[in-house]
Amino acid sequence: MKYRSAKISILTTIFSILLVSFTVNDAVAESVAESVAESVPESVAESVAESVPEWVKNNALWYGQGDISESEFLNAIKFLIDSGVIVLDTVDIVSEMMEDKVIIPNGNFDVSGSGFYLPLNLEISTNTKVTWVNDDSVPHNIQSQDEFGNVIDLFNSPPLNTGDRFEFTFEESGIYNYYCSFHPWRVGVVTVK
Ligand SMILES: [Cu+2]
Repeated sequence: MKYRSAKISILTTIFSILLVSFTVNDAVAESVAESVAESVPESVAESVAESVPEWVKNNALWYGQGDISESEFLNAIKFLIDSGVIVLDTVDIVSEMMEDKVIIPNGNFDVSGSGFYLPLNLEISTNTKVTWVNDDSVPHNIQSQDEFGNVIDLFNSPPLNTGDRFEFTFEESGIYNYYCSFHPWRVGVVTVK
């Protein structure tokens, strides 16, 4: 990648020099061109020079002289990109992260009440960040469990006071059980597809 980046910056420099050189007098342009040539490693400079076709070099010249239009010049650049002479650094597009939440409703602590997690089974896709929000009047926590109901070290919150939140991002599909250790009759599920 370093080599490719060097290639781009050299090409960019060469084109800049070509453009600049037509707006200053020839003597200055030559000395600038020479100093650039000296600063570019010979092997890299040669391989770049060999892979840029003559007509592209001419286009740069003609563009500098005002003999061809900007779009024609840009077409020459486009050709270099399409043919792989100029390699643009591509930016990885990170898949957009999804978000969802589970409400711990008021009355959730009450064993005889109906204050189930909302929703009781949250269905999400992978790479979704889930936020639990305690809307109850007493503290709760979220403890992940295995299929047998044992607490496992996957997502485990500290005690959440009223209004507190706890976040966890699910990266792999599966069925995730959890409960509140203060009120173990409260169990919930996150299904990741
Ligand atoms: Cu609780």
